[in-house]
Amino acid sequence: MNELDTLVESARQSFAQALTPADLENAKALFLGKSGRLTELMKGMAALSVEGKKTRGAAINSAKQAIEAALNESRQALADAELQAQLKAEALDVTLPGRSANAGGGLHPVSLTLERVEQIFGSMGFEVAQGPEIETDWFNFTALNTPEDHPARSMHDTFYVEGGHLLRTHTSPMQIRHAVQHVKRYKNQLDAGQGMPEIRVIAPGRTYRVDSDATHSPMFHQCEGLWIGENVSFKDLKVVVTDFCRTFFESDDLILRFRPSFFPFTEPSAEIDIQFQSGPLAGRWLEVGGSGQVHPSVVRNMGLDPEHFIGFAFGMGMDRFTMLRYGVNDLRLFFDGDVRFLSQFQ
Ligand code: 2U9
Repeated sequence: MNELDTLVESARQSFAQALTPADLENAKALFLGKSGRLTELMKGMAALSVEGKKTRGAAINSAKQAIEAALNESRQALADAELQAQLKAEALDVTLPGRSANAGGGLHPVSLTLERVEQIFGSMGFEVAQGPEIETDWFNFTALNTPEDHPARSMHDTFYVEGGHLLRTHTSPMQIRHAVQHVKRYKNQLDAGQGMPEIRVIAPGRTYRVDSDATHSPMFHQCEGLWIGENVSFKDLKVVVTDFCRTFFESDDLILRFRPSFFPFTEPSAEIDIQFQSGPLAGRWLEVGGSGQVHPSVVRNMGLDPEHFIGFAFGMGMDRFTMLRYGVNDLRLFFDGDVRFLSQFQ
């Protein structure tokens, strides 16, 4: 290797060792600067012949070009390294889950239950009735065969509002309204003796009674159901309610008991008890609702002939269903609005 090749090689090594742009510029000065090695070599050419200057000059020039190329290469390498370091330092991990500003909203546990109940009965062909929470005496009591002197009608049990209206004490008035509409809609068909499609409806919603203690809230939630047709029996009631409860609680071995009872709007009537076969509540009978064959007077108040139309109704407490499903032991937790409780259902 001649002296110029050695010089180029040594410049290349110095440049490659530079860790910063300043190091590199210092190294450059050593080779290409005013008193650098290459300049020194050029000065040494003065003593050469014209021919000698030509060849030596060309050789030095090509060495200079090689050194400049090596310098540019190292500059580029340092710039690349700096960019990489910067990118690494400023890197954003876009795979990290975002931090939300607040916890976000969610449905109340009882609303989750109502949605679930509507979905299950929907799959059995039930419509969902809607109706007012402020009702008339007729739709809340009279149409449901509740006599004038019944204790439920007293101011001790029912919230009355101005104008003789009241806060509905159950969701039954929605079903009476629904049935009356249904019958009106098929009036011509019924008059022609052609019957009508069956009434199959549930009525979920808020209800109100003058009652407030550890197990009663003045506002609570019910879901009632009604199935009216020409050939509907108590057996159908048992099948529908059993199927519903087993689906709702996701428990195929849940057993039900229909215990004789009395309600003004059904005859015969029965309380509905359920019993889990496994889990923390196994082996105990739990009362979850009431049911019965719709009273002939109530069928008549829908505008139907009780000699031709028969059916069943049931009612269930949705707050209780929610407590049983989620293992909540105090009803008041649902109405306190404590986020520590409510956020557990999101
Ligand atoms: C119509 C006719 C009859 C609905 C019924 C019950 C029995 C019942 C309670 C269960 C728990 C209320 O929330 S609760 O305290 N309900 O015992 N409800 S039969 O009967 C009807 C409904 C509508 C037209």
